[in-house]
Amino acid sequence: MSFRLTLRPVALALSLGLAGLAPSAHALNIVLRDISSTPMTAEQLGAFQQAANYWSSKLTDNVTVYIDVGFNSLGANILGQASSSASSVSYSTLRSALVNDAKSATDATAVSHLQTGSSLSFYATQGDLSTRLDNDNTANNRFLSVNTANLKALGLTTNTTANNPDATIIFATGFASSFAYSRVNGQVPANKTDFITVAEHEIGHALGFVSGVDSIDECLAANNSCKNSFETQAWYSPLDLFRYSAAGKLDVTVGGTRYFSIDGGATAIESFSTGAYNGNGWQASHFGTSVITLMRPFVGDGQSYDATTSDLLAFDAIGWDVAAAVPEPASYALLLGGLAALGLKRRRQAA
Ligand SMILES: [Ca+2]
Ligand SMILES: [Ca+2]
Ligand SMILES: [Ca+2]
Repeated sequence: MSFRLTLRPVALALSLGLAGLAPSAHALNIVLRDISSTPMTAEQLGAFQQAANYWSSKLTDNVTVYIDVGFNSLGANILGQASSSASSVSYSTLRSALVNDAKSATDATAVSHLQTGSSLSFYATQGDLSTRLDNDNTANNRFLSVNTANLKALGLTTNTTANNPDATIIFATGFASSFAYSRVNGQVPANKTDFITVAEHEIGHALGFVSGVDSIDECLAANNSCKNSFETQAWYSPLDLFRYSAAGKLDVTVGGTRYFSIDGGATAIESFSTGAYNGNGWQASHFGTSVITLMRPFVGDGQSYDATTSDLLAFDAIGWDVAAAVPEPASYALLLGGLAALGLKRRRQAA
């Protein structure tokens, strides 16, 4: 059995402004609040905290993200629910924030391939499920839906607080016994789902690993009046700025073959899932299914893992500051070799 990792985004209107001060070098602080009807056990809360601590060890943005967590009774067969607050932001504002926040080589590549101007051009699914190149400068081209935690990573302010959190992650009490809440030598029993992996995944959604393609797909599946607002509001996310189907082809259509790319589609880093209803059967707010990544749409029993390089590249590109990786031994050798050569050159110059 595998644990299906789902996401239910909720958009909230929030005020938005530019933060005044440059962040200093610290770490992401995640504040968890237990909103279970019966308080979580110390073991359960500890596992949630371990997942939060994991992200704090990887992301160095000096911001605080508030997440309500817990176990409650949910509807039949619902394992868990995660939702994030989000705000509509103009593409111009978002692009400026991405440029100003760029620190890594990944960021430099990513921002240099962003479309210029104030209106995006992309391939999009229409209300009748057809596809067209949407470059008509309507609201869906000019505004994006950005998770409040992602806004914080970009130095943009929100009005979230401990009582008005950035996200809510709730699991079903009925499935509580199917989880293992601690890892032993990095592993969990073969018949248990690793709660820490699941919690890290859900926090990843809260931090901005989401796609507006799911909102379109779910609207089409429900066949309701939201189809009439595809052009008139923000639907797509910062992560959708890196969703391609070919070189130069930004593509937020439901279904097909889509991949994560930071160089305008020239290089595919990882495949994306493409929709629970009209796509590959999995929510588009995930990487694909064939490679183990933290943000793939499911975790199998007995499996334990954290973010991969692909996962971290995505968080880096959408505005997070990723802690520098510890160089591998071969890189150390290269670095030391480089320093030795530099020292030699200086001595020669001094001689
Ligand atoms: Ca449009
Ligand atoms: Ca970054
Ligand atoms: Ca940042």
